[in-house]
Amino acid sequence: MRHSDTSVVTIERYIIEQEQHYPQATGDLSAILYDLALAAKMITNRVRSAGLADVLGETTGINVHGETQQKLDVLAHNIIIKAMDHTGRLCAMASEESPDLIPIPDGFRTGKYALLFDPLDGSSNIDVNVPVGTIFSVLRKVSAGTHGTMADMLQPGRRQVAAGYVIYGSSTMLVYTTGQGVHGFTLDPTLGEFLLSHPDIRTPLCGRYLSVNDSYATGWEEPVRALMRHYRGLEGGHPALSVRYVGSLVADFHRNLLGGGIFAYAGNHDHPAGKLRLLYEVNPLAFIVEQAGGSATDGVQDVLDIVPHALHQRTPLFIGSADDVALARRLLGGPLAGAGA
Ligand code: P6P
Repeated sequence: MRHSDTSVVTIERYIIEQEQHYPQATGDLSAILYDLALAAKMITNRVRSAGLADVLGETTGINVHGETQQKLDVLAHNIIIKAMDHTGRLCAMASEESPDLIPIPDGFRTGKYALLFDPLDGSSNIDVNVPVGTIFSVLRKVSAGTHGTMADMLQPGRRQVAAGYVIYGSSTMLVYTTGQGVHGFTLDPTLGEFLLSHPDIRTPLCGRYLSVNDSYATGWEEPVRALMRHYRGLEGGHPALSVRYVGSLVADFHRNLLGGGIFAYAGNHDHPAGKLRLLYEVNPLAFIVEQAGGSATDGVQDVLDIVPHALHQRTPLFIGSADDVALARRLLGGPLAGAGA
């Protein structure tokens, strides 16, 4: 169903409308998205008041109620676990905050989906009021038995059934895809509702922005340095891109998704395989950007085709506008693929 710009549509209603495209749907995936939207509202409240932690005397490690002060990303992790672990829709979870698979507690029903997430990416930016984000990925259970196993987590990103992120910025937005395009919802704090604000997001074929941390340039391979010279308009006739690097993945990705651009995090001396995690940072954003008309590569292949071997494995990442990513594939040696090749 298409909505006019003046439609007031809540995320719950939109999810139900999307579900109607799948007559065989049981509603489990829709329920997972509702529950994640609820968790996002709870995390928003904590992120918004984090700057007042000093004023509220909560930075001593023990807050005013005598509770141990938790780091915000651990708090976000716990909020998501508590919102999801008893619903009977998941077989297991995985989190950036947890070294191992997170099983569904005994006594709770299990379900047919696996949820992987980074509860609060970029949380070190909270103290300087830079936007941070939650990133999530949903896979269908593939293992036998009722409880999830690592096999359910270590699936290529192309098998995702849903992916999304929440950006806690000047406003809180939830952006997700279930393979039917990319849709953005802005939280109306007076209503406590996520309202459809960005239906069917498409990312421009050619970008405006380059997001990269140049401090690693000395550790880049020469083809990466050449690629950056192209993006900066110094070589190859590529128009010079404006450099915008917040240092918070969700913030950089979101701006580039809407305005067109390329986010690049190559392997370097500090992070030979890159810094970003494949399963719960890169794959969800790659699913989203492909659904919006862009693409994402590690330099050699589409990241969505990478067969994972470890829960927290990292990957180099070049993600965003299709033509800019195709240039990365061309210069870094990967066979051309995807739009804009
Ligand atoms: P660097 C934040 O710590 C993060 O994981 C991402 O949000 C961000 O894109 C990246 O690291 C920034 O890394 O090495 O440039 O500081």
